[in-house]
Amino acid sequence: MSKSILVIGSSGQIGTELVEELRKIYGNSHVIASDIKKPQVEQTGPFEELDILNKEQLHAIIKKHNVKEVYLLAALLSATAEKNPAFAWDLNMNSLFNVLELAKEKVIDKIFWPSSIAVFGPTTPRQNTPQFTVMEPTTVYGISKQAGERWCEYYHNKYGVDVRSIRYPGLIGYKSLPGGGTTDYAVDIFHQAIKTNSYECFLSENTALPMMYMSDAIKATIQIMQSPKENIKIWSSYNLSGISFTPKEIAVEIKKHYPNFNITYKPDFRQQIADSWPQSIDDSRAKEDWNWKANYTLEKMTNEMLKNLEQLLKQKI
Ligand code: NAD
Ligand code: AKB
Repeated sequence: MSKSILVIGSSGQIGTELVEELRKIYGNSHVIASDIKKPQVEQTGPFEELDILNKEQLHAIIKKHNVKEVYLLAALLSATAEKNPAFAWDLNMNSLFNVLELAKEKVIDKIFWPSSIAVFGPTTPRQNTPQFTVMEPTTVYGISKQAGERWCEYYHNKYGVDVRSIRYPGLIGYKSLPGGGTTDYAVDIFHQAIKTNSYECFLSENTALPMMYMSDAIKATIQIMQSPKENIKIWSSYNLSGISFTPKEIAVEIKKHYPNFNITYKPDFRQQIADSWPQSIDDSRAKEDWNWKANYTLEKMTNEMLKNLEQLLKQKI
């Protein structure tokens, strides 16, 4: 039987777009989507219902499809995780262990596991945050990502596991909805601009955060996975940078398309999370080691988001 790729957490914000891209490259039938939740979009290849915490179910799917590569995307994100810390820890850590163990036992050959800018905390330098620096995260999500990075490196050093990772910034795309993060405002704002010409933002106007357009994030993910193994020098997780902006700056950009767009600010518990994260990221190691380069500026992303979302929302009416 030919080899296949399994995407776990495929119905989420990243999975929806990653599956589509992987299927373009490797063929529909070679990319198995899986999630506890039904897909957000119509599937062009196999979909399996999977709870990643159920090891038997995971092993059965791996065997059934001769899976050799796993992209593990299932997790609770920062805001949702704060509401249920014990479950977030259980899901974010045990999902990773279940997959790392499969690679240790040589059942699978390669893993992609995403980390986040949430690994950093209030004691980290906030501008141009270096690859190696102080990391004292204050959210359960950040703690789980930091621990996950340590475990990835440990499994690589100790058992030779090929597990590759990126510290994604906040991701923005039009094809799928975000799943409970602190950076979700930067997706919601486009939907509300088109629907109501106004947005009430849960972060304050000058809160700068590292962000990235989804197609850049998908490009980076596929690029790091396709890189020759000898090019990968960091086995914890690579810093990755796209664009950094504040709610006020993105609103100014949206106003160029919707001059009457009105933004108001009502910060909630997510403000404290955002205030503990970097404002911009130094990703020179990703550039040096595997040729990473982002394509999207704030202006280019805003143009694409509005154009594509307008079309999608029109089709739904
Ligand atoms: P998401 O919440 O949109 O998607 C996660 C998916 O995992 C959901 O479809 C959910 O149903 C699924 N899931 C939850 N529990 C599961 C289980 N027990 N078994 C199987 N599937 C389960 O998240 P996302 O934005 O697509 O993020 C994917 C990964 O990337 C996560 O690890 C996240 O921490 C990381 N990340 C995302 C961002 C971002 O801005 N989206 C930034 C940094 C890191
Ligand atoms: C979140 O806000 O939780 C995510 C992330 C940056 O990890 N988007």
